[in-house]
Amino acid sequence: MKKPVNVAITGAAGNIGYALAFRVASGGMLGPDQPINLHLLEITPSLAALQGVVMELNDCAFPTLNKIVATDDAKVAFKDCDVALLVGARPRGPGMERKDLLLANAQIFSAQGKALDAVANRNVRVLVVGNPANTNALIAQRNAPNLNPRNFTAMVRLDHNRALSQLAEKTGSHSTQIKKAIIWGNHSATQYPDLHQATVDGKPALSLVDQKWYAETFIPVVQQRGAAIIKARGQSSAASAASAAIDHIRDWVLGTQEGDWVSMGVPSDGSYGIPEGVIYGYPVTCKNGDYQIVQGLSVNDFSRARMDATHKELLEEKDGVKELI
Ligand code: NAX
Repeated sequence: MKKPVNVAITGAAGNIGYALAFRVASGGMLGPDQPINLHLLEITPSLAALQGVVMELNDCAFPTLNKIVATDDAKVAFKDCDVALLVGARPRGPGMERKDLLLANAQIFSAQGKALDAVANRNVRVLVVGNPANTNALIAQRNAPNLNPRNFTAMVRLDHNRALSQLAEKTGSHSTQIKKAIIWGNHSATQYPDLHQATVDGKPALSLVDQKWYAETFIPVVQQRGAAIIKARGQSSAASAASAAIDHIRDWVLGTQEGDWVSMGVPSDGSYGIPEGVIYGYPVTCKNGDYQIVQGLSVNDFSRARMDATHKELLEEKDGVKELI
C-alpha cells in the first residue's frame, strides 16, 4: 500500500470545494491506488457546513480516503501537506470595488502563504483557484520564502478546457482530438486563448476555422465563459472548475501526454518576453513531477499584442497589492 498523500483544500464547504473534495477523495486526482488524507480548511462560521461535507465524505466509504482533518486553522490544515488547493476566497460583495476585493483576498493569501511556509511539506505543490488567482498565487509565493517558488501555480486550466470544448464543437470533433491549445496570461477577461499551435486530428486548427471566427467569436467566448455560466446558472462555475483543478494537479504530478501540452499559471522566467515577477499562463509539459515551459514557439504580432495586454493587467494587479508582496 502506498503512503497516503496529504491534500489540503481551502474553502472546502464552498461550491467548488464541494465538487472537488469528493473527486480528490475517490482517487480522481492521483489515481485509484493512492490513499489520500484530506485536510479541509474553512472560516469559523462555515465549520458547521464543513462538518456536513465531512459526514458525506465518510458516507461515501471511498477506498482511497484514509483520513479527514477539518479545521479553521491554516497551520493545522497545511501541516505536512503535499498538495494545497487554495480555493477559498472572498466573493465580491455589494458595492465592493475591484480594488477592495483584491486587497481582501490579498490578506487571505498572504496569511496562507505564511502558514504553508511554516508547516507544509518542503516540496508542496500549490494550486491557487480563488480569484484573482494569478495575483493570489504570487502573494502566497512571496509570503513563503522557504518553499520552492516554482511550486506556486494558478489555475488557467478551466480556460484551457473551455478552449478545447469550443474548438471541438466548431470543428465537429472531440476534445481529445485537439492538441496544443494555449491560454497565455491572467485568468481573467484579458487572458489570451491562442490557437496558432493547435491541431485538430493532426491538422492546424486555424486552417479549419476562419480568422474572423477565431478573433471575434472564439477568443471572446472563452474569455467570457465564466460570466456566461453565471448568467445561465445564477452561480459561478463549480463542477467544471473542480474538474480543471483535478486535471492541473494530476498532469503536474503524473505527467502530460506525449505530443501535447497543457496551460498552467506559473512564475514567469522571461520566456516569451514576459519578465520575472508575475504568475503567467504558459504552455507547459510535465514529467517526473515537474513542469517545463514549452520553448521556441513563434509569436506573431496578433499574439504579441494580446500577450502583452494580459501581462499589463497582471502588473496592475500586482501594483494594487504591493504592500503584501
Ligand atoms: P464559494 O463562495 O461558494 O466558496 C468559497 C468558500 O471559501 C466559502 O465556503 C468560504 O467560507 C471559504 N473561505 C473564504 N475565506 C476563506 C479562508 N480565508 N480560508 C478558508 N476558506 C475560506 O465560492 P466558489 O464558487 O467555491 O469559488 C471559489 C473561488 O474560485 C472564487 O474566488 C472564484 O472566483 C474562484 N474561481 C476561479 C476559477 C479559476 O478558473 N481560477 C473558476 C471558478 C471560480 O470562479
